[in-house]
Amino acid sequence: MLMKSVFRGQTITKEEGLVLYEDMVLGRSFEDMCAQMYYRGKMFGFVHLYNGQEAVSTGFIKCLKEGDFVCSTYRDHVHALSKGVPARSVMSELFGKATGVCRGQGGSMHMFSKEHGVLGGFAFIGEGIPVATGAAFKSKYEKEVLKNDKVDAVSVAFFGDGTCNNGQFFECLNMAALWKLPIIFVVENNLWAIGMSHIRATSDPNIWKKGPAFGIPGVHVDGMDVLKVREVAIEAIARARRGDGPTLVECETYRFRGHSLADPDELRKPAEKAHYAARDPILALKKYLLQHNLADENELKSIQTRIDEVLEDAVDFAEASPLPPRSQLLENVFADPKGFGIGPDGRYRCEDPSFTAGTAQV
Ligand SMILES: Cc1ncc(C[n+]2csc(CCOP(=O)(O)OP(=O)(O)O)c2C)c(N)n1
Ligand SMILES: [Mg+2]
Repeated sequence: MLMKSVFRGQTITKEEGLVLYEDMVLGRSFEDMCAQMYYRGKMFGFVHLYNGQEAVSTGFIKCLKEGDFVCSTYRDHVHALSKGVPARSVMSELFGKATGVCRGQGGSMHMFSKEHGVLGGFAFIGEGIPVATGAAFKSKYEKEVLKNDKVDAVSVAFFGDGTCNNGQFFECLNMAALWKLPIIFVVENNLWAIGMSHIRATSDPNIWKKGPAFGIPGVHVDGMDVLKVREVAIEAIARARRGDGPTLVECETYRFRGHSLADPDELRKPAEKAHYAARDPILALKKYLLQHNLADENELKSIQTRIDEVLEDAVDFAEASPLPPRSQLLENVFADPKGFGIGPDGRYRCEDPSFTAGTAQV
């Protein structure tokens, strides 16, 4: 029997509720495991965690279809997981291992999986927005110019509040509106850009209002409530898929940790942190599922236990995996992988053990 509960016009079944819950628990627990592994020296470079923002990734990505596209930022592990990239592949990538989703070559900020439609994490802010816009253009071109009726892929670009002061955001809003592209611009407004408060950095803090300036609907949603995010996502995705063009969605959310694991997080006021901690999106969904008899405590506990096992397995897998060969270093850097890296003896320069001498972390 399907158990349903009405949520502001949308119904949510038990199955749907549990999918959302499991995905958010996966995202949160994965990131907690990352922090542990980072402090044990298992991963290098900057690592930006997504704790607190899960309702945004889950609320949107769980409403997408397999062939749809997602572009992320440097805070990208959880978007990749929500889109179906296995935890093993993401963890292994973080460990820099050959079995990682980018064969250990991308690291934390560059999750990419063609198979899953994950078109990248990007270290430069705003870089994913034009890539997602390009993917949306591709869908439209295939459908309307090449007359391929089967194509109906939608693209979702996730990015932060700080990124909305960047030119690429406005350029892409313009193109997406002009060509009525099947794209959703999802702003994860966590109120901070590293140590810069959103209020101090932007002319009008209401980011959603920037959509209507381009003729695009702008929506503001509580990004700590996965059911509200999902409701907005369903509508925006349907709009994009039926050819009615883009939507700009501002999700008000909060990160529960510092900007990256290297950030001592001393700038944000304790009262502000406590305010959002009390609105933890996972606890909120748990409460909703229990109150509406869509799940009981044991079911939710068993989801956590299953996720814990998935993560133990992901760490063991990453640990046991081999490092990439040195010859991989210049692959995907130059069109001809030997290109710049070829030595006088015809071998890759990077195969010479002294090639990276004095270079940190290689
Ligand atoms: C083009 C560019 N300029 C500056 C930076 C340095 N930088 C890294 S993160 C960041 C803040 C971004 O904040 P926001 O978009 O709100 O994302 P959040 O980290 O809050 O998720 C900046 C300015 C960068 N990565 N790329
Ligand atoms: Mg931010």
